[in-house]
Amino acid sequence: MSLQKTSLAILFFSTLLIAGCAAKPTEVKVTLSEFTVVAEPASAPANTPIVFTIINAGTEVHELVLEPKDGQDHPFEANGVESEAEAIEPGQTVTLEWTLTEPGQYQLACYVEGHFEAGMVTAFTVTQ
Ligand SMILES: [Cu+2]
Repeated sequence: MSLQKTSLAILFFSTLLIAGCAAKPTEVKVTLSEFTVVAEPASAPANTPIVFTIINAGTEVHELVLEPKDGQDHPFEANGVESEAEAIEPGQTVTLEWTLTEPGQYQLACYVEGHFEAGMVTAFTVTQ
């Protein structure tokens, strides 16, 4: 195969790969309880929709805020919607879909009074 044909083949398969990734959301399961936040997996690629399935496995009302690391209750906002799910009742499961465009360190936290301080925060990494 000539160098030119090889380059074209690589370009073709790279385009397929990118198109395939963009279409498929990343599913993250988040479990809330007293007083932990567990995310599985705890990372997702940038520029791909992330669907957080949030389960309140505890006995108190919780919430979930997606924000930059050390954000202190500063969810993202896009088109009038914030990257948070509020007032999740015990036993309730809700979903939050969000796309993060910047690779880096984020966190998932609960800011019901006293919960963050009690340990309801976990790291979330966005990769290239
Ligand atoms: Cu909480």
